[in-house]
This record gives sequence, structure tokens and C-alpha cells, in this order.
Amino acid sequence: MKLKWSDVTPEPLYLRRRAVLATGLAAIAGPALGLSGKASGFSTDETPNSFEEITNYNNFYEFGTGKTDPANHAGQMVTSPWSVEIGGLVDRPGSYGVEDLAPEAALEERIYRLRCVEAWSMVIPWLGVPLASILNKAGVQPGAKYVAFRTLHDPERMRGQRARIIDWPYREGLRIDEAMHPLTIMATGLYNKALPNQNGAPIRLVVPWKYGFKSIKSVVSITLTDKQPATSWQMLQPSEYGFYANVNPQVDHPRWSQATERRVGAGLWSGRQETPMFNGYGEQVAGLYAGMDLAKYY
Ligand SMILES: Nc1nc2c(c(=O)[nH]1)N[C@H]1C(S)=C(S)[C@@H](COP(=O)(O)O)O[C@H]1N2
Ligand SMILES: [Mo]
Repeated sequence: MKLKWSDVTPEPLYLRRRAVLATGLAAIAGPALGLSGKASGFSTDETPNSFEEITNYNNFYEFGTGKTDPANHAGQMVTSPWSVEIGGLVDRPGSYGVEDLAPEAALEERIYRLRCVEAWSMVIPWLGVPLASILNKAGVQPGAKYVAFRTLHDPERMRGQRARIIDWPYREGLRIDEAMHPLTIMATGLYNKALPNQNGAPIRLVVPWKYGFKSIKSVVSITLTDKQPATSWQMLQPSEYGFYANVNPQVDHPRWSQATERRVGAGLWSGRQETPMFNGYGEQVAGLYAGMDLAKYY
């Protein structure tokens, strides 16, 4: 699906709809989660980046390592039909259609900050469903401790896969409690539109308190396991990229500081901004890591 700038909902209309959604979600989910305050408790009230920024400044190494490579080449990826193989420690393994996993009526808007490990950030209005709702469809067995994800492998259409930067396909993983957390979603859209290919069509993970590389795009398989799965960036450079990859301004990347970030599109005069612990989602997720040494489990 090719999107034009003119296809996007005009901003005033979009913001009004967003306000309505936020109020509704806060009423339903806020009290249940013990969340209060701004927006819905899930969504930030920060201004989203423009559709143009979100879809033209990307990391999707399957299409090249340049920031505009995905916008230029991801159109070649075939995203329909598409199915996601769910297997491992589940009651109902099988091949699931995207429409079954994320039916239109179940889609929620989540406006999340995205913090790349390279120290740039954006605010993105995703459309998606909680990953928990997908895992529950497959029936998680008690022995499942981790979830492993894989991206499509198609070197013919994914030109970046002809280079061996990564041991393709791209792999990611989460601990089961991270996967079941209400902030963790599988997105199928953004700005009220189907996900553009460069953002991980037709379905991708979004985990807002972790560095962006955890949010694996164009997912074709989800496997529940009892062992921590190998993940692409950790396989590539374990001293620089860990399994957890929680946003943490106190633990620097060996080659640069993680204390601050550059908000894409912020303009020439606004400086770098401070990066908050867990990308600002600490109130919701810090409990997942109680007692863990986050410098060791980075
Ligand atoms: N399959 C796959 N998923 C991926 C990547 C990738 O190269 N391949 N890049 C990751 C990185 S580093 C980031 S920052 C985010 C960027 O998501 P966006 O382009 O939608 O903003 O996607 C992540 N998911
Ligand atoms: Mo990233």
C-alpha cells in the first residue's frame, strides 16, 4: 500500500479524534491499571511527529542501512497475503492471518515515544492490539518463559538481506511478562492508516520502554519458549546490545552517551533533550525489573 501525504487525516480532525479516544481509554483502562493523569495512561500527550517524518526516516536494514533506504525500497515487499506462524509452548499452534490477530474492531490508538539506541527519538501514533490478546488466542502454556519473533526472509525483494550485516532473518525476543504487559502492542497501522511497508507492514512489535531495535518489523513467526532466545543485535555485538535493551540514560552505549536524545524534526534551535529511564514508562514497567542489576542486564 502506497500512501500519499494528502491521504493523511488533516491535523485538526486527527487531534480531535485523539482527544475523544484518550478520554474513552482513560475511563476504561486508567482506573483498572491504577494509572491517572495526562491522556490515557497509555498514550503520551506529546505532539506526534509528522507522517512524513515517521515514514521517511527509518531503520529497516532488510532494505539498506540508510535512513531513507526503507522509504525508497520497502515498496517491493509483498505484504498480502501474510500469515504469522505461532508455535512452541502454545495450546493452538498454527498459521494466523493478520485480520484474525488484529481485527479492525479491536484496534486501539497508542501514541508512544520511540527511542532508538542511536540516540534519536520520535513520537508515533500507532494503531494496534495488545500482544497479550494475540498470545491468548494461541493459548500460552505454563512452561512458556520467553517469546521469540522473526521477520520475513526474502532476499529477492529485501535487497539488504543480500548483504550479511545480520544473520537473517532479523530476530527479537521478550520475557513472557514483558510480552504480556499492556503497553506492549503489535501494530498494524499508524496515523489511522495501514502500516506503510517501511514501518514494518503488515504487522510489527512495539515495546515503547525499550530501544527501538526490540520493536521488530514485518513479523512472520512468534514462538513461545522456555529459554531466552538469541536476538539479532545481541548475536552481532553482545558487548554493545543486550537482550533487555531497556532505555536507560545511566548505562551508556560503549561508543556514545545515552543520557540525551535528538527528537527528529525538533528544529535547529531546540537542543537535545534528556532521555528518561525506561523512556518515560517507568511508572508502568519498573516493577518488571525489581531487584535486577540493569547495568548487568542491559
Ligand atoms: N526487521 C527489522 N525490524 C526492525 C529494524 C530492522 O532493521 N529490521 N530496525 C529496528 C530499529 S533499530 C528501530 S529504531 C525501529 C524503527 O522503527 P520505525 O522505522 O518504524 O521508526 O525498528 C526496529 N525494527
Ligand atoms: Mo534503532
